[in-house]
Amino acid sequence: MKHAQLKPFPKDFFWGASTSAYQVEGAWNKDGKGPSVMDMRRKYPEGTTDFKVASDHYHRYQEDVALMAEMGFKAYRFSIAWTRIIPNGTGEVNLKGIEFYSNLINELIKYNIEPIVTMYHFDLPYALHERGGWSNRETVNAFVDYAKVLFENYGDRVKYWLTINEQNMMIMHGKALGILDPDLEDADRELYQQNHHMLVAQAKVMDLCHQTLPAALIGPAPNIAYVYPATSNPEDVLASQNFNAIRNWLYLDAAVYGRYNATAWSYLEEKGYVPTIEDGDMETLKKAKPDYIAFNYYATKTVEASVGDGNDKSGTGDQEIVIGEAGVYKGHSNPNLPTNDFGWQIDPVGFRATLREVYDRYQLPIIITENGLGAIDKVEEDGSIRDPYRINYFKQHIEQMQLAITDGVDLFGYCPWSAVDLISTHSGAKKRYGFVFVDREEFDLKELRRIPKQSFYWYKDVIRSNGEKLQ
Ligand code: BGP
Repeated sequence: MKHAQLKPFPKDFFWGASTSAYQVEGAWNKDGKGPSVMDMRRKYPEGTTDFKVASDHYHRYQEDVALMAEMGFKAYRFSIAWTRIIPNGTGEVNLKGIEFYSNLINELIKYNIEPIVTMYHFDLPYALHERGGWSNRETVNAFVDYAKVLFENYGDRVKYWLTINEQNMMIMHGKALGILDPDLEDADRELYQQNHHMLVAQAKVMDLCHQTLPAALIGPAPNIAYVYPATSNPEDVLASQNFNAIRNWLYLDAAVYGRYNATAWSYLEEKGYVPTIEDGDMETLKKAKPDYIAFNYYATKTVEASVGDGNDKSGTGDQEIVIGEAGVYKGHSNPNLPTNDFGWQIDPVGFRATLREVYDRYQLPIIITENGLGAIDKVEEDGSIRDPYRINYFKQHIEQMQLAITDGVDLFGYCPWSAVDLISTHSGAKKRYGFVFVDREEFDLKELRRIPKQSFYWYKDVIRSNGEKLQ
């Protein structure tokens, strides 16, 4: 739809950015913190660092928050490391961990930056992993107990809560993201059992939040990417519906409507992945209602019809391993889209399409909790970092957000990835996303000095003009 006039961004729009604990904090075993599955990850791509020091935000959070304030952030989305709060996943609470996030939250409030807290961003306590992780139903109770501690300690200052970051990516890439034993074979049914437990845990925590903190708002935070059919061939369209259901709607239908998406369920039946559902689980899902939807968006996906044999696994999907599954869909590289240095496709218009689709399906306010460009930035001789490619990426996506708002989408915030440089989940320190450069290399920590990038100054203007000044 072409609009004669665009609606402005809402007056109190949450301009900000995001990070996650294991990627930014470092101090992985300091002040009583227990190990998480991300700390204990065994397999890194060659030449890629671990998360042990990361950007050392744990020791430099004040400097980082001051930089966010200088950009004019209205909100900051970060995650709390479960293992800082409860080092073994259950049991004893670590007061030093409570204190760290309390200080961070106070620092944000000092600058009128709204804290938006993700409770769990890939970093399951390793102690729970050793007891079966999300395969063990006890982990549901552990998550609820952990949530209680968070609500008790921060509920007086944190209004916006997010349950689980990218549950759908953990299920689709379980081994890479540490929720499954990397040596486990034929893990798919197990993954969907884990998925069910996470859905129940999320529902219980949303309910608990509403009971204990009536003024707070809580929602899920999946990675949503609209799935296009490769052509108008009806079989391709069916394949896109299949993948949309399995990748996107399974998670949001469960969170919002408390039911399994029908197409996704028939896939689970067909493949023999149906999880064990205990008495009362579906009532628990039904009872819990999110107040809003947060989602992470990087790019759309494209699929074609499955050939129905082993070839489906050789599809030319982009980075996110959209390779396909026999009888369901086959990954397809969209020829209309450019890719970044790391092979990720870029699709700002698809952002608008995804926003519209999510809003039409669920009719809940939306906040974007990730969106961004991973790139190899370099420091110029004069010490500056010029990243016009990142500015261009953000500009195009912000334009599409405004179009989506004009289309009627109730969008209340944009927290792209990432506030400062941090360690990429898949590609280590060399792949940077931040508005602020962190001067370290993969294995040379240097001084971890913070240097605002060109995009830092650009974003500051965007925020000051409430999204009007994008040049
Ligand atoms: C999302 C995760 C983030 C972050 C981002 C970029 O899926 O929620 O934690 O890592 O992707 O991915 P990468 O770091 O692999 O480039």
